[in-house]
Amino acid sequence: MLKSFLLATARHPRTPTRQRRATLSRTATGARVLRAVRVQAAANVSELQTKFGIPDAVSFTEGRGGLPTVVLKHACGSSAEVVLFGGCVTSWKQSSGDEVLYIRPDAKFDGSKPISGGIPHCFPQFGPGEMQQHGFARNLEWEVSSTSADPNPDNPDPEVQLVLTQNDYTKAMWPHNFVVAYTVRLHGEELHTDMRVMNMNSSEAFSFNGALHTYFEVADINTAKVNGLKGLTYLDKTVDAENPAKKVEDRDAVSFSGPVDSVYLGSSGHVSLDVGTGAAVSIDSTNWSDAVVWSPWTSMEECYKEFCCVENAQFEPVSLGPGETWKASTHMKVVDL
Ligand code: TA6
Repeated sequence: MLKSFLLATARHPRTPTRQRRATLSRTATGARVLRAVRVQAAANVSELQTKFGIPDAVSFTEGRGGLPTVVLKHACGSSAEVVLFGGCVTSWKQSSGDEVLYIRPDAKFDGSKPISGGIPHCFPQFGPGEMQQHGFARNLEWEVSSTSADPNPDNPDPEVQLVLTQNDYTKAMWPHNFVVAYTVRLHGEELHTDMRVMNMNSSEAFSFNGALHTYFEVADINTAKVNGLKGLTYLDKTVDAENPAKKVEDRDAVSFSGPVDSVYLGSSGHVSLDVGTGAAVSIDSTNWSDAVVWSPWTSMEECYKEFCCVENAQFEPVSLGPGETWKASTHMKVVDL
């Protein structure tokens, strides 16, 4: 079953949540604004459910903070949640019910700032750079363009495709016409993502970089380890993010005993995170050229022991001519050690 209105929404960009709220607040009191936003979210969700819901596989709900959220459920018992604000995967659970991703305790689910946790997007800039740190994709509402529970009707893989395209807010920062199409799919207990960036300009090339800034829950940061990075050159951003030191990774496994903020260049497409519970998250990717490992350490005293970020990244800028598309994908699974 495939439900789609393809990229039609690309031609009707939505106003970012913050902007919509600003407009409303000019005409209403705070309470009315909140009510209006909630009513609109509820209407969106029921409309989305009618258009794109697939029984037992894909549903739409008002998630945390009332944010419209897509819930994917696989017959094996695994599940995933994707919040349209930021196109952010905020939950990926195994059939046991175990959560793999991490949401920081300071995360806001009110559209006032990007969601700090799950899999936020960094696009069209990884940062630091000219625009806000990780670009604008993580603080805009993405549109649903299709859902599916194909291709195998006996063992359907629930998936949703979201799209993001230019509007006045993005153009003020990055004067380009683009479409980002992002697919999130459960394949059994695995989480798969596909991302396509299309240059919709009529004559101008653009360049971008970015990442899937994935937060994983770990048993204790002191025992977590990242494998698959040995031999790679990396940029150590811990001292000066604007002028990172260039180093070569000589450890079989990267462990944590202080802040880590490293961009590994030319990753092999396979890394794994030993989460310290006897299990690891294995991450295979295609066309994400680089990998990032981040732990804020005690600068986030409240939560640093509970997570680390292992990110699929495209750190070197990609140049796309008009009509050209860049594609990258990830397959993540939990494995016993
Ligand atoms: O991806 C690593 C990094 O760019 C770090 O340099 C650090 O600034 C971090 O992201 C911030 O992440 P946040 O989710 O708080 O925006």
